[in-house]
Amino acid sequence: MRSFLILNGPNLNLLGTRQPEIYGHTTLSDVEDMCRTHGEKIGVSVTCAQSNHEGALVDLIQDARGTHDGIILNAGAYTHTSIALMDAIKGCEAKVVELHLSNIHARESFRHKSYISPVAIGLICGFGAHGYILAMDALQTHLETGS
Ligand code: CA2
Repeated sequence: MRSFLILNGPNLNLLGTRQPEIYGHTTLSDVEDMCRTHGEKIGVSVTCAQSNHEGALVDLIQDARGTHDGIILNAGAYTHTSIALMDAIKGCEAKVVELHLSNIHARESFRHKSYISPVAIGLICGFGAHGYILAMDALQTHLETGS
């Protein structure tokens, strides 16, 4: 059975509690439950993790090597700043899908730059919590067919 890591970065533990006009009303716990349920449906084992700390996220990405086939990564604001996360993804065999709840390209210009995109197999943004399901399906198809 394939294994996916659903990895969320800084402040995403606050999902559903503030700024619902941007990030929606779904909590992180709801998102993680949705991903686990969808994993059962598509036959994928799902592990969920969240950290506000860049180094802890690097550790989790490093540890994914040999453990998880793929990572759905919402790196939060570190998306726009972190060469460390980019390097960790480069050194990790797991395929990474970059995920954002909001459409980062329709927001402030500082959110248009991503250090994750060049090392990800693809990017899903702007579909709120449903994006995690889209990302899981895309990752599964990519691992099955290479497309
Ligand atoms: O749209 C996304 O998923 C983001 O990764 C969210 C990040 C933001 O810095 C990225 O540019 C785009 C921010 C996450 C903050 O999440 C909060 C959720 C509720 C309340 C406050 C913050």
